[in-house]
Amino acid sequence: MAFSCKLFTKFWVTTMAHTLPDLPYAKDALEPHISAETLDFHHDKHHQAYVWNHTFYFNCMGPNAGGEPTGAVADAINAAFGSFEDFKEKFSASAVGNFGSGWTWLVKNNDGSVEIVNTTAAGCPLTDGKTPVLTIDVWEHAYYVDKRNARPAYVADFWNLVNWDFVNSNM
Ligand code: MN3
Repeated sequence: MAFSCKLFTKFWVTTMAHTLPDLPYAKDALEPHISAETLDFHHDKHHQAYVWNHTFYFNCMGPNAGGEPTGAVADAINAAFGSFEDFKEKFSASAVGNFGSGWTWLVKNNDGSVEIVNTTAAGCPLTDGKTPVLTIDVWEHAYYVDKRNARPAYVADFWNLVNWDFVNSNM
């Protein structure tokens, strides 16, 4: 998919930003890693104002997902980080260390390379001209019901849920 950044931005803004789509799976589909109670709260009742980031986040996960990436994203990860294991370690450390409420992203730059960035509050890397590829919401509401304040446990479990097909489609 060779969306230019501008087109990509337009696509998301026009199709994703103004409505809150249904979850792409059943509310209990991510159990035992993320409970139906968490998704009920997070998707339906929490801050629908941040629709863009949340729609992207919910699509980054799926049932029967996780494992190792393939295709273009695997190549880009290996080029930037050496291996998937090294990427996982750096992304997890970035997510756990993202102070306060925010998001951790894998983004694609204009030259095709990928990097990890953190944003705070409702920040999105599109505003810096970077294309979102993968994200994790590290606001406490994303994990408090299931993990209490243990963000590292939530981040560790996230790898069981990553929908690499969706992630690849963002490359
Ligand atoms: Mn959230």
